[in-house]
Amino acid sequence: MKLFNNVLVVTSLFLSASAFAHVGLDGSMPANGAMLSQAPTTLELTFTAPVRLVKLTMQDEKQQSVPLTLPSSATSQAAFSFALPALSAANYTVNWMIMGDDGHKMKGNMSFMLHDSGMNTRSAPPMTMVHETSEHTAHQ
Ligand SMILES: [Cu+2]
Repeated sequence: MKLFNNVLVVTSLFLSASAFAHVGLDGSMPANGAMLSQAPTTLELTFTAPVRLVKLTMQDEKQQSVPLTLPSSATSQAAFSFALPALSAANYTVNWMIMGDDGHKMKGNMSFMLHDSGMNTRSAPPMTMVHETSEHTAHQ
């Protein structure tokens, strides 16, 4: 019974934490976990509200970086689009850090796999999102 109570406490903490996580990734192209047999030429990220993109990196599983150019504008926007260089078959992870209009930062990642046709289709790791609590002092 004690264990069961602990599980309930952990669950409700998790639920309230996500309720305060105002902004997140709404969708992307390629989609998180996508298995592609043709290299994408653009990366699109759409967030649930306008945000400033503070940091964006993209690497393959050997930690080789794919260069991406951040928008120079300081205005918030919900959707971002980046031209991608020619990609080779690999498992790519996109790490983003955003700042919402309340000054609160969130970071997370998504990944997709580009494979030659006929390669095995090991699934990409699931998306994760981290609340930057150290930056989260402005509200609540
Ligand atoms: Cu917040």
